[in-house]
Amino acid sequence: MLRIAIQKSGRLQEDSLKLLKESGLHFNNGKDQLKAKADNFPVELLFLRDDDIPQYIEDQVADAGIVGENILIEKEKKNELIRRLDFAKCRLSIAIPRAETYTGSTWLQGKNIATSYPNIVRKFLKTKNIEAGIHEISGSVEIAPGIGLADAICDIVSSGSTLLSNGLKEVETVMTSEAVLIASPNLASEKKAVLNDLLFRIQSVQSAKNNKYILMNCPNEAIEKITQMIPGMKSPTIMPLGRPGWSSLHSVVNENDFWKKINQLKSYGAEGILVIPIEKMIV
Ligand code: PRT
Ligand code: ZN
Repeated sequence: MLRIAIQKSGRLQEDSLKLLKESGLHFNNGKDQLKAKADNFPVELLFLRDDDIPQYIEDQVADAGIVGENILIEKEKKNELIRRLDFAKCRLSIAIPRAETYTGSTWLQGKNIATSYPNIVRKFLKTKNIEAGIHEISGSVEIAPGIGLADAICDIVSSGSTLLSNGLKEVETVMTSEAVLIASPNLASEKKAVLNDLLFRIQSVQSAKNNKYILMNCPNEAIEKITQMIPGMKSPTIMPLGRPGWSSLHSVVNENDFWKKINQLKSYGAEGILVIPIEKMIV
């Protein structure tokens, strides 16, 4: 049984559960419980505060977990990064009052920085050779300069609107972050096998999300050029249409490339292009 700690409530909770469900795990208990056992996979979920998850893993109360990379790095516990999960993307940035003129990182010399991430800030200042005070606070960091508690802050930024509404501007990106699957580096072999099985499923879900199934009608003389452009997993499937000289071509295309390729496909004479989501993709 692999015990996976996920956030009890907050920004990571919904997407963490969604990923596990899309990976085929089925949970009976509601999310208000402390624990939930999958009824079709040897996994038990523990619902915890995200800040506590690295310690629980180090103490081997949990075997694995899903946290923001910012928490993984800040906590400096015996945790291994297993996979980036492509959600809860954000950055940890330094921000200062908008009226200030930022002259580069030396601006921070001798200043006070309020943050919930003292370890990360300490390391950042060290790499820049800057001495500054670090004032650790656990919440509402963005109000610190306004109430005279600090000259600058280091906090999570996503859209930037929190900084804006507090009269601050972002001046340094300390790190970028996204949700990550982490695990104890000392898992017993049975637990490791379950983790690998889960990881395989997560990879299939992630590849499927990044790719689309694409179908189109094309003139036979365009088949070769289109095949080169969207080779798919091995090669496209090509079936003759009822109309002579035409074929139906099916392939897989990367989501990011899709819009770039669509105009070229049309210029090759492709018509009736359909793009369909893929649920799982085993490569
Ligand atoms: O209760 P618990 O301790 O479990 O949760 P929490 O309150 O500590 O964390 P939570 O749920 O707020 O965030 C969990 C994780 O989501 C973080 O550790 C980040 O990895 C990630 N994440 C992604 C964010 C954001 N985006 C985010 N925007 N975490 C926090 N914010 C906050 C930020 O602190 C700031 O107050 O949102 C505000 C900034 O957002 P913008 O859009 O105004 O820039
Ligand atoms: Zn937290």
